[in-house]
Amino acid sequence: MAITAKSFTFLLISSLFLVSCFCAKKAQNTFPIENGLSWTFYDYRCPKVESIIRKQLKKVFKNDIGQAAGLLRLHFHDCFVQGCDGSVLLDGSASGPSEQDAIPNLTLRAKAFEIIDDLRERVHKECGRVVSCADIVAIAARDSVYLSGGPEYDVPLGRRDGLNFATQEATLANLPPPTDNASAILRALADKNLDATDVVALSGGHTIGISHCASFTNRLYPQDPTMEETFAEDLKGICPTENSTSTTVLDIRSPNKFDNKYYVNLVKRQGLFTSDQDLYSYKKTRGIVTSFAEDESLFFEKFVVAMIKNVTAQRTDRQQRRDSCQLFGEKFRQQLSGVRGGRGSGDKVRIEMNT
Ligand code: HEM
Ligand SMILES: *[C@@H]1O[C@H](CO)[C@@H](O)[C@H](O)[C@H]1NC(C)=O
Ligand SMILES: *[C@@H]1O[C@H](CO)[C@@H](O)[C@H](O)[C@H]1NC(C)=O
Ligand SMILES: *[C@@H]1O[C@H](CO)[C@@H](O)[C@H](O)[C@H]1NC(C)=O
Ligand SMILES: CC(=O)N[C@H]1CO[C@H](CO)[C@@H](O)[C@@H]1O
Repeated sequence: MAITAKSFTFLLISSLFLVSCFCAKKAQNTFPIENGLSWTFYDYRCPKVESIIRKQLKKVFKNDIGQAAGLLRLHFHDCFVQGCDGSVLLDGSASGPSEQDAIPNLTLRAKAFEIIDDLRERVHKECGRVVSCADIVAIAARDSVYLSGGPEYDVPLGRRDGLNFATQEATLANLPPPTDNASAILRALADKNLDATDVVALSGGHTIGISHCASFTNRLYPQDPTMEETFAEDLKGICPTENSTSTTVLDIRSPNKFDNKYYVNLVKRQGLFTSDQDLYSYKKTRGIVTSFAEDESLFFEKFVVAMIKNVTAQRTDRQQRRDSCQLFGEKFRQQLSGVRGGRGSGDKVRIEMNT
């Protein structure tokens, strides 16, 4: 059928429209991103992935906004140890402790793992096993920030799930303790190509969530002179001994809201961890803390830049997407060797290889 001049013009105009809409969306995404990740990764494979996750998390947070903090921290732990590969989700095996078992992860919320697996089930029901657990964790972290009042941002996608969880050694080496001072934190994060602004901005993740006493009693017994006195007294009430098992909020001003109050706390010497408060004591980072305390939109802007930096990249070795985000490591490896050996995959555990 011949195309009339009229319909051709129509087509031309509508395609121009499409192109310009596309460009407008792309224009937000001028950040350089790591090899293999893409802004449009699931546009054809699973276009609803982000709306499924957003919708479900809205429900979850309506019940308990605290879960947002658990999910944000999960993403941070996943990414800092051997790249964002979903390995933080793997259950331990006889061969060694998993990331979950390594010390800093003792305080990850069990509920966060359940929420991820529930999201995975919903997403896979819609699209099949095309979406990785690591991407689900990354999207959930973004939604946790946004739905708690923080910035909205696009997440580059296409991470693949790792085969192995990290050893306890690797976990400890990659997640600095809260007792570290600012220069130690800066050094640790510089290894991941994060600069001082990134470090201060990412630490702003502590604007939501909770901590156990053990993470900061080093500053109470004996009392750290950089901690404001009434704040210290209140904390001693919550944690009467260094072995107390209670918890308290990370941001006393607005514990459940993703805002810049964390930095206001630091300026007023009411930061919880050494690794937080020292960002204000240390001259290289003090000015950055002050600027974020004064300007929330500046904090949001720098936080987003840091969140989608290199550190959130995938791993490049042989990967797969999991049928369950929380497989037992050993069972998982057996299953994989079954796949490699050409045996049919079992019902429960099927793995899609992406070589
Ligand atoms: C820079 C080094 C960091 C250190 C030393 C650190 C340390 C900690 C510690 C000790 C806790 C409390 C654990 C507990 O006792 O229950 C915690 C909680 C938390 N961290 Fe960090 N963190 C760091 C960076 C980050 C980053 C980059 C993010 C995210 C952008 C983040 C997000 C969180 C959140 C949301 C919580 C609360 C978790 C919950 O309520 O379940 N942290 N962090
Ligand atoms: C920071 O901690 C490191 C050890 O991790 C130490 O060598 C350094 O002296 C500390 N810096 C300050 C200013 O206390
Ligand atoms: C805390 O625990 C340590 C080791 O478990 C113990 O030696 C110490 O006496 C305890 N301190 C208090 C105040 O209970
Ligand atoms: C990402 O990090 C690796 C090392 O971890 C580094 O070699 C590479 O240049 C970084 N890429 C970008 C875009 O920063
Ligand atoms: C949230 C979570 O799974 N935490 C685990 C951390 O490690 C301990 C000890 O191995 C487990 O008991 C927890 O379940």
